[in-house]
Amino acid sequence: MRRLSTALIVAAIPLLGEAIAPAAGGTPCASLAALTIPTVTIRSATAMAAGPFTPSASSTLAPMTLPAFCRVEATARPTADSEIKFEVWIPPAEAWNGKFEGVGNGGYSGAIGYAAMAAPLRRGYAVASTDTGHAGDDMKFGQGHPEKVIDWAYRSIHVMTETSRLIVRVAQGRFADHAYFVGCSSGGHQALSEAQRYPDDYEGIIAGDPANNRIRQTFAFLYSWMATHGADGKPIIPDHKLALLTKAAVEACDALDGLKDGIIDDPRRCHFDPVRLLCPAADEAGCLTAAQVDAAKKIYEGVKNPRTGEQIFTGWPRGSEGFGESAGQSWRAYIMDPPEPMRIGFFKYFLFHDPNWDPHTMDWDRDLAYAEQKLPFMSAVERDLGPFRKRGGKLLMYTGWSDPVVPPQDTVAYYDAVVKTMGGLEKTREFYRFFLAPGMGHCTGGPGPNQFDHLTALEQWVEKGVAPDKLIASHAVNGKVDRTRPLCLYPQVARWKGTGSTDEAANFACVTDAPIGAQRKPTTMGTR
Ligand SMILES: [Ca+2]
Repeated sequence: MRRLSTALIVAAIPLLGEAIAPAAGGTPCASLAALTIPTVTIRSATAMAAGPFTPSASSTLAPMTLPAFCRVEATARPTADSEIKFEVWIPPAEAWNGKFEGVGNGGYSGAIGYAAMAAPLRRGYAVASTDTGHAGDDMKFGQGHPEKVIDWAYRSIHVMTETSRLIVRVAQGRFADHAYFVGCSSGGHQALSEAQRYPDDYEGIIAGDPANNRIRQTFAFLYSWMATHGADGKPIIPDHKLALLTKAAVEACDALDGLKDGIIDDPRRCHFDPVRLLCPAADEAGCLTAAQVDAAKKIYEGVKNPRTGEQIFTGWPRGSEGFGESAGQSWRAYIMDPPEPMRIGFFKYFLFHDPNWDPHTMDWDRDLAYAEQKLPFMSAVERDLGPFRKRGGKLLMYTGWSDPVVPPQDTVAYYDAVVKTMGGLEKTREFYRFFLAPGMGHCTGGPGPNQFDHLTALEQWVEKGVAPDKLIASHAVNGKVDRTRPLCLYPQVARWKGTGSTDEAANFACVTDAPIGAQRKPTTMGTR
């Protein structure tokens, strides 16, 4: 019998028939069920043949076609109240690329990200995902369960990572050569949390549209709901007027970047005032009432402390109001449609322990201070990434300038703050690079190019030392690419060279733009 890490004790290894033989020094899939890792229960280890995969009989997930892999289902209980389910999918030795990837979650998750696991597995990765320690998106799981809130906030990803890397080691007979984490939205929050809290977990991390400033973002959701809903609880701005706002904002600001292409390159330069849409008389489909104008302005401006005027959290960018058909491509999903403020469960179940908490009782001074004192682990806003840099880690962050869920201005502010802390832009870029996608929504979609291979860029950086200067993104309609564009290394922006198609990335250069507030060049636009 081969030697094992002292952390592991493998019981009798049954000689089951395996479709695929393990590598020399590795362990057959079914035998992984006998691992006895402290505080972890391996529920099953099953050799899956190539073909259609459904996670369980009751799954509503559309079947996926996957290559052969070893499916390990496990539960970790780092505390007595923890119940962190996770899965590790391990390719057979001959298909393994020698690497490990952890994938992130969305929202308050409560589900293993099977769809997110498929792509890395097909690339040859051993891949892991967790349900973050509870089931479903309902935040009631945290009521009376402070350890489960911590599991959600940061611990589950770390426990999944540590354990999965060990399981992969036993299965393959060696540790993975490289470990990557890839996540967007809450997954972007998890990505930054890993870089900040557990710098040794991953060498390469991708943080997309990160919801890492979680506490203040949650206060902003609450404020935005209250600013845009009447006493009857109905949204003040109807769906079709969100699209009207985006159309008017794009008309006003599209040309500010020098190219009329339906995209506002940098919404910080756009000061479109919704009062321009004010109805001359009665409410009509093509204009806004005074109350609707006021509600839109409040979302653009963001939540401020009413007593001191301090900006608690940034507003949402112009261009994010309603740019697509689905609720997630507008302010609907997180602000307008919910019958009560989005993530109100944070206040009810995590913070005040009062299921009847009334948002009208909010004290923007004391309650915010209380939240940041009681639940600081809910956010991942540490600016000193020295430990991650020191271990040789590489962090690639991206976000969409039209994100209607996580305002990109906050992501920019975090990066700028890290730059300040880490000794300037050049020094920070050595290990942490940021790419903004104009006209991209939350993690994907939108009028701007929004599909790009960030993982290949990160692999090149980690494994070959080739740092990405730009990412080539494409935009597609019905699967057909109609536009490509470079996403430039922040703070550079893509500028059309003046010749050739404006729909081809090759005709754009990444340039450093004039500072915000400076006049770049004369424009024919009368107003913004
Ligand atoms: Ca434009």
